[in-house]
Amino acid sequence: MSHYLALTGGVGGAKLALGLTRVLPPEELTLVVNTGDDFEHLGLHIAPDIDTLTYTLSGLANAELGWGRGDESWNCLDTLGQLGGETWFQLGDRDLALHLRRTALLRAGHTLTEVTAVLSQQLGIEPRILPMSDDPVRTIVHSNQGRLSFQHYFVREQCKPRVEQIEFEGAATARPAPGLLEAIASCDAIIICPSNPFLSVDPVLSVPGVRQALLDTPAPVVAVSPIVGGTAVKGPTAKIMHELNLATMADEIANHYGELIDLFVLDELDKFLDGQLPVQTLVAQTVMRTLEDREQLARVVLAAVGRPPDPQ
Ligand code: FO1
Repeated sequence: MSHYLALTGGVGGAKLALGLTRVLPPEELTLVVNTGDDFEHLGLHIAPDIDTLTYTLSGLANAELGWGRGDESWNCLDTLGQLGGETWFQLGDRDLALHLRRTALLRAGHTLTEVTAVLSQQLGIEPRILPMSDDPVRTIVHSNQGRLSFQHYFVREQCKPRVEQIEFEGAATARPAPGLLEAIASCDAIIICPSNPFLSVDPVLSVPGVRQALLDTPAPVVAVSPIVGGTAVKGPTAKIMHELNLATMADEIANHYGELIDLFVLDELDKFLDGQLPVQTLVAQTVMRTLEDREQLARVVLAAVGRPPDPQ
């Protein structure tokens, strides 16, 4: 049986992940998720990229924001504010229930992989969602405003600080999630979804053994550019590239992944780069506005890595 791995971060990557779940049988897909954005907040373990993916695949996501749930109320947060608590990180009433459940299961000794499997199952999600590691890896942004945890940079400071260096605290001693390295070695292809390479994909690659497994696997590794026409489709990717003295162009993304990837998917806006890069390129519509866009990009990527098209 075929098997495909998709590496994803938050909102942008989750769009292609959704497309893949609509095209592949669930047992043929594993979604490997960044946990570098995780943090302890209000005494709860928050795992934003896992939650964004979970809500997206279960149809519960807030469609315009991409994160959190659509069917939300804010009584707890409002009351928390009245009690002098922190409200900069918007946690809705229903979203809080997921964090309460996750935190209780973790405190009972279950791993993040086990907890994610339980929550996915409760929400009717069939493809496996695998955290990159069960050990803590935390994306730290060294900026002109000092050392910031990821959510402080991304949400509290709204990505305004100038990024000088990005660190993945804990990566050196983190172990890949159970089965991850084996899945990379034995799958039919690995798809790097169009998440922020610097903030969302690099943490996954920082887990010891993952980068080498991607280099060693006979499976093709394909990355979809998150940069289209010189700017990011979503989030601070272009701003960070500028601050890291990189040209905010799709070819810089291909350079960043380097020898890890066998194929780089460019948006039609960047087709002038097709065939001009050291890595094989493919031009497709990578901007996903509709569900059909998500499914179509998934089909294009899977066809490019050799999966025969499904009988329509
Ligand atoms: N992003 C924001 O910009 N503001 C928020 O208040 C916010 C709350 C939040 C709550 C739960 C959750 O799972 C995600 C949330 N996000 C929020 C998004 C999150 O910061 C980012 O999606 C990822 O960490 C980066 O991809």
